[in-house]
Amino acid sequence: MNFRPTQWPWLPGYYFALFLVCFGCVRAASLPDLYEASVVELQSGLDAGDFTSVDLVKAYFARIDEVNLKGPQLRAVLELNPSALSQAAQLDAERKKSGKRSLLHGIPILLKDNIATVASEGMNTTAGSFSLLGSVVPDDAGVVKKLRKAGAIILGKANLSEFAHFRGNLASGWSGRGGQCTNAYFPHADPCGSSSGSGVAASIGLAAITLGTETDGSITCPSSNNNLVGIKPTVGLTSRAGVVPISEHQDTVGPIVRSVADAAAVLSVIAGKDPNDNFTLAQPATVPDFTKALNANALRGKRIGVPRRVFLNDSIAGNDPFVNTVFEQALETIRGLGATVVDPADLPSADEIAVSNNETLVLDVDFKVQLDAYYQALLSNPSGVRSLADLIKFNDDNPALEEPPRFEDQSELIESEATSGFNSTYFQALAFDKDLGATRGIDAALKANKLDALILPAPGFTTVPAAIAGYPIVTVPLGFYPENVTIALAGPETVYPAPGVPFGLSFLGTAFSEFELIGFAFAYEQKTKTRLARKAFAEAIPKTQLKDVIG
Ligand SMILES: *[C@@H]1O[C@H](CO)[C@@H](O)[C@H](O)[C@H]1NC(C)=O
Ligand SMILES: *[C@@H]1O[C@H](CO)[C@@H](O)[C@H](O)[C@H]1NC(C)=O
Ligand SMILES: *[C@@H]1O[C@H](CO)[C@@H](O)[C@H](O)[C@H]1NC(C)=O
Ligand SMILES: *[C@@H]1O[C@H](CO)[C@@H](O)[C@H](O)[C@H]1NC(C)=O
Ligand SMILES: *[C@@H]1O[C@H](CO)[C@@H](O)[C@H](O)[C@H]1NC(C)=O
Ligand SMILES: *[C@@H]1O[C@H](CO)[C@@H](O)[C@H](O)[C@H]1NC(C)=O
Ligand SMILES: CC(=O)N[C@H]1CO[C@H](CO)[C@@H](O)[C@@H]1O
Repeated sequence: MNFRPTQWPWLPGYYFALFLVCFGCVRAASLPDLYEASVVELQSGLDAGDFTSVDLVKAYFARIDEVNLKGPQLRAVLELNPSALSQAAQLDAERKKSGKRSLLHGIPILLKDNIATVASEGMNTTAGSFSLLGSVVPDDAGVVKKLRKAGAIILGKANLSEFAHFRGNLASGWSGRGGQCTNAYFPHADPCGSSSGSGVAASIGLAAITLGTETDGSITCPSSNNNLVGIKPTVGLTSRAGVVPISEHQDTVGPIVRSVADAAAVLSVIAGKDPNDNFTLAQPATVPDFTKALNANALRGKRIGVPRRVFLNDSIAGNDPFVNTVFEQALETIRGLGATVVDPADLPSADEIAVSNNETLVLDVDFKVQLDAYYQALLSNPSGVRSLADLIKFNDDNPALEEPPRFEDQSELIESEATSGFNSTYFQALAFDKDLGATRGIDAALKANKLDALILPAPGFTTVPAAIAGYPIVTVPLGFYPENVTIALAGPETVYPAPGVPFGLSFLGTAFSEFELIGFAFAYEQKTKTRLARKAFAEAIPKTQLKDVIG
């Protein structure tokens, strides 16, 4: 049957219905899906008045509520900011009046719970430990000051491996306060750590963006396991002031997010000098606008090296052969993007790095000195804990909170407590580490082969040279374990690998090479769009969207 156009448009109700349908579809189409929403998408919706930051905070709170303790019980989030809604309302009003302060204006961010926020705001800073519950920190962390100045909204605090995984032989993602955080890609899979909650939260859109910290692997590994982009910045690019420490020689704060573009936006805000962290004073004079590095042709004409020795040796790196197969395919993609892959491009120090224990000594000595100083600097602490020695006793005195069955170990705390400060062995170990990781490690491989960067699968032994050198890593999604992968235990309540669990690709470079690494990661991400190939398991996908909270 043919429509006779002269007949049907006469019905006035038709126009009204058409108007309603189209209004509905345009409006729905302009609301981003919070599972994937990027900072740029959220900003354009906020600028257009499609929704407000108050709406965003409400929606993220509801999404957290759906999956954190209910449903799949992912235990990714420790606390919600009781001031977030009022801060959002203020920032909405300011946007209306005078526009946005930055790309992060009105954007809700979750912080790993070792990053301090002033107690008067209503949140605790505990590194997951009851020994710090109710403690009053002297100030916001340096990175939090920069976030607030840029107009970001602190949504809450994310669960983590307690003390950033410097307590003992404990499963990744477990803390006394938060319990066992788990992965959203397979029930009870290992989220990795120590920024576990930040990773899980970012992976399913429980916040727009998240921050983690890394001493050795704690940003790149959760990024890898949760299908995310992570930047582990050069030590000294982002301030560690107000971060519950492990070691000033290795700790660094960086973004864990869903895209390279979001990572670049966050890093541009949190990077920079801070008089309260003198390592930051050694960084280049101006912080680059890292969003300018987002060039899909960034790999063209570049030389990318593969440090195979040790790092791709399965008997040392311990990676599933499937990860290596997908990595070899990534090398083809890199070639296809116009880069020369130099393979192998080994680190001269590779064999020594594989057996060296200098890092353990440095971290053990630094942790005691710095954690004692952290406790001392608190304005008050209801637990009475004032030192590492007090902490060990507190844990033993409160086993129901801090040493439940199968999560008793605190051997790293005990080992660190046994150290005796900065002696000649320590300074030797520190110098050896610089030599192994940087001089005869990453820098030697870059120089000998005239490389722009190194590339490796994120899982395995990849993080160590950059950790001991203090050098940057940018990690992007690489692939997912296949359906028939053999499921193994990772902790008493977690498994790894498991079907569909993601793994990442890491770009490594010399000090302060973030701008270049971001470009390479962006080019690879834009070509492959691996993140979008797979979603979390159905129960772990929150249902609340902006349309449910607007109005
Ligand atoms: C912080 O800890 C105190 C207990 O010391 C608790 O009363 C308060 O609710 C906590 N804040 C949040 C946001 O959970
Ligand atoms: C930072 O200050 C401490 C003590 O004030 C000093 O020992 C250390 O060398 C300084 N570090 C840097 C990187 O400037
Ligand atoms: C891998 O490492 C093992 C253990 O150190 C060593 O015996 C083996 O020769 C290495 N393989 C290669 C290909 O280098
Ligand atoms: C530190 O590294 C050096 C050089 O590889 C090595 O000789 C030394 O045994 C290492 N020290 C420790 C404590 O592992
Ligand atoms: C330095 O202290 C460490 C423990 O922190 C110890 O193992 C080492 O023997 C000490 N070195 C010297 C020279 O005393
Ligand atoms: C999994 O399946 C693939 C084909 O889909 C096969 O090549 C591989 O050998 C299998 N792996 C295991 C561990 O069964
Ligand atoms: C926001 C939230 O759900 N926080 C919870 C984190 O886990 C602890 C331990 O189960 C709960 O007490 C918090 O309420």
